[in-house]
Amino acid sequence: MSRLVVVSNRVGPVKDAARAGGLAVALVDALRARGGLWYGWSGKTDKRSADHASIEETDNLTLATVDLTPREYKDYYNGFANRCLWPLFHYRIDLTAFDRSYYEGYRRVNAKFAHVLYPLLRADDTIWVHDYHFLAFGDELRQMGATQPMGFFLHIPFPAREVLAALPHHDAMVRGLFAYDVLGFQTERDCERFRDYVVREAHGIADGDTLHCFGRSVVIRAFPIGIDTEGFARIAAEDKDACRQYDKVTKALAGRTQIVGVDRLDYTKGIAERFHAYERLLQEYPDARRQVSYLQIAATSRGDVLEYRQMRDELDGLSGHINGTYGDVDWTPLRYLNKPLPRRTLAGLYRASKIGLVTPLRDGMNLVAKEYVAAQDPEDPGVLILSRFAGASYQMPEATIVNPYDTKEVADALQIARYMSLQERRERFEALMKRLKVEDVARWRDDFLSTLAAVPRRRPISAAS
Ligand code: GDG
Repeated sequence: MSRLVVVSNRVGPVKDAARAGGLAVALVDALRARGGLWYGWSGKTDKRSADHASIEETDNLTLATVDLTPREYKDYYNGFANRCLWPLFHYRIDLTAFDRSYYEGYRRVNAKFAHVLYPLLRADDTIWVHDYHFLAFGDELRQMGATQPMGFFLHIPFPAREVLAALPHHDAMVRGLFAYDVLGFQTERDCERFRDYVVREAHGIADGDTLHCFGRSVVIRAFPIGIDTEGFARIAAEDKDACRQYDKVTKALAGRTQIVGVDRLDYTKGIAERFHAYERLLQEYPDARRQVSYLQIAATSRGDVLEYRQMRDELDGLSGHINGTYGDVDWTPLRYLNKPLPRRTLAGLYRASKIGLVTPLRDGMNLVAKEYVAAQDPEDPGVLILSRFAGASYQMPEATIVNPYDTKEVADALQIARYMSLQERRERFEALMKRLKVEDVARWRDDFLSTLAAVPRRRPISAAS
């Protein structure tokens, strides 16, 4: 079996992969099995520009990391990746900051990462590149002469053609993707949108799941990412910390129904709209007052990006308003936490919540939806309310699917969930769980890697030629 090289913006954790969750575990397993190399940003900045990677050998795998300069961090990471590609690919053109220096920084960092990796590669490596930070990386590596099989997986949605066209250099970005042999997306819808762009904007030709364009061919396919379903279910049911958390919360709830939301604090997750929907539940269904308690966990992320700070202020205001208006001396309607909690604690909290509220405005997949279901007690499972704009909704039709912009619809769904019969909850849970067990994170990884292994080896030409 050839060595696996994984390229992602952040590397690891390796030793504590179980604590970080499914994706890290799945990648570490595959890397260990093949004596692999995991390559990416160190998470650190240094004024001197790095021209080589720091190498760490650990448990039959190698970690190779590169520092960014403060300028690269500003232009590539905070700039083009997080203020341009992230909002645009999530349909937030209004939040997208188009700045030429961001784009140039992004190209420079993609080229730098390719130059540093190239000498570390072996002829028979298989290379798997992850996410929107590295759209141009494959092309840079091919231009240096790399001929190894190389696949790319996009964790976030691929946008509609008209939305992508708002990105200056969108054509160069898509052309660069043709340097890869396999392009993996979360859903069939993402594949359709990519195909639509290539055929109608770039005049490529679609032939089954192969696309021909720019003198190259690439296989495109959906690989819906999963979780370690059985492992997470076991933690929720058996782990000491998870059980302690479950008992503590259940006691404190004193018979109230807990609604839970768990997200990175990000505008794509629809947390403000969710707060409005919860307020609407309290307004329109007075019987819900004092009978429900909404726990929203939203650990701060990308706190040095302006739009994230503004959102945090907005949510602080909204939660204060809801508690000030509807709360009582002995009832807090909304508990809103800005800190991350250990994964095991989350598992216990999911299990103690009779309603899981997962309403992103746009999401590549959304793993919280899957974790919530996996954590439920099969004898008395809770109800998942899930946005139709999460990639997960295509695999989880037995959830209550809602439009997150329609606060009335979400409020009604909450009210229906409160009274859903045990039989209906069980039927929905069993159907969801059956699929989640089969379509788990190991299957995602294995499907991607076997698709990549089946693609005939490419000739050494660059996509840009
Ligand atoms: C991107 C795509 C796609 C959250 N808070 C805490 C915590 N979490 C964990 C959750 C879950 C993960 O973070 C979040 O995953 P999501 O899938 O929900 O969202 P993104 O971070 O935006 O991920 C997404 C994913 O990539 C994978 O392809 O599904 O669409 O946007 O596992 O449990 N974990 C801990 N404490 C917290 O407070 N320990």
